[in-house]
Amino acid sequence: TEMSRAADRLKYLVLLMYLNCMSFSHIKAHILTGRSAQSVSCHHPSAFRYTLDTDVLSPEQRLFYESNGYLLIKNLVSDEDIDKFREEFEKICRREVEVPGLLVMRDIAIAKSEFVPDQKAVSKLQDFQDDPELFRFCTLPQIVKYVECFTGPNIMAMHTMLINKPPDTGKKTSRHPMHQDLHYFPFRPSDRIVCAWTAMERVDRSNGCLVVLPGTHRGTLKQHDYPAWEGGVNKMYHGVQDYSPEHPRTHLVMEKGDTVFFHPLLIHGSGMNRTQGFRKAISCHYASADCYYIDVKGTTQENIEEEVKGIALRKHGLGDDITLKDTWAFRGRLVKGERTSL
Ligand SMILES: O=C(O)CCC(=O)C(=O)O
Repeated sequence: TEMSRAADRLKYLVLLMYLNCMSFSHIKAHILTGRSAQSVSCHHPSAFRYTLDTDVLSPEQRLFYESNGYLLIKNLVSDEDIDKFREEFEKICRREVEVPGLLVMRDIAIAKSEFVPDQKAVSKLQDFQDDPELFRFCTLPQIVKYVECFTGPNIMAMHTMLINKPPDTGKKTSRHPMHQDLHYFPFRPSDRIVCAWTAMERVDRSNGCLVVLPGTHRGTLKQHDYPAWEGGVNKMYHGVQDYSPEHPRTHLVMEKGDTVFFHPLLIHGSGMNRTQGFRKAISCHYASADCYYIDVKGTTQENIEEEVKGIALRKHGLGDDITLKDTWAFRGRLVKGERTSL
């Protein structure tokens, strides 16, 4: 009805002003003098910081991402596509296809057991950008359409993963500690980076869904270290030590094909997999090609640089003089637009 539309408009206007850091007395004055949302966004072009002006997101979706740091879109990827990604994953596990640059990771609880060429031994694939079938995920038009709202038109796929969270062996190693993805990235600005994470089956608290701390994307990058877990921690699974345990948590229950887009400063992790199945998700971190590399020397990211360099040394035979930046430059692939900087 006309009334509820007017109420929606008012709600939107108040939130917009609030996000623009206006005080409530200021907002009241604006509304009483009858100034529209249009005039607010014109006079304050910084009203939206985390999203760009496209006609893809509804005002509600934009405001949701601006204040929470994530946005869940239901049913974005078809069953057919997900089944194809799953088949490709299984072929890789059976070693029927060899993918250059691919990192195959094992859960520490199963890594030491006897090797089996089967998905049971694999907890995660990383850097699948040179596998044409899996990389198709990163280029799906319905995903890229949303990505563009965060990155702008020049889009690079910087980091790709297929996560196969194994049934927990009782050591709780299937958990992923709370962290910010920006810890791993030597490029900025963070607001032009976004992750798309698609559930490859129903993902809920029983098999270890994503847990997010809404609004934490408005904070800064925190110190990350290996958590002191009794049962051990997987390689590279650094966690934030000092987040408030009282911060509200949201468990993202998702159906097959649902996709969440989230900011690289959003504190998130995932729970234990208490089922007998391997919980699968596929993800890509995108960045604007206009982003620039930073030197992480002397920052909290130095510890991850050392670790990644070690892997690059062993896996790709690279020398000791490489930096975190070098390990990224050859992994990134252009998805749309022009490769301007990254
Ligand atoms: O899929 C998951 O369990 C969490 C993955 C994640 O947060 C990561 O790998 O950075």
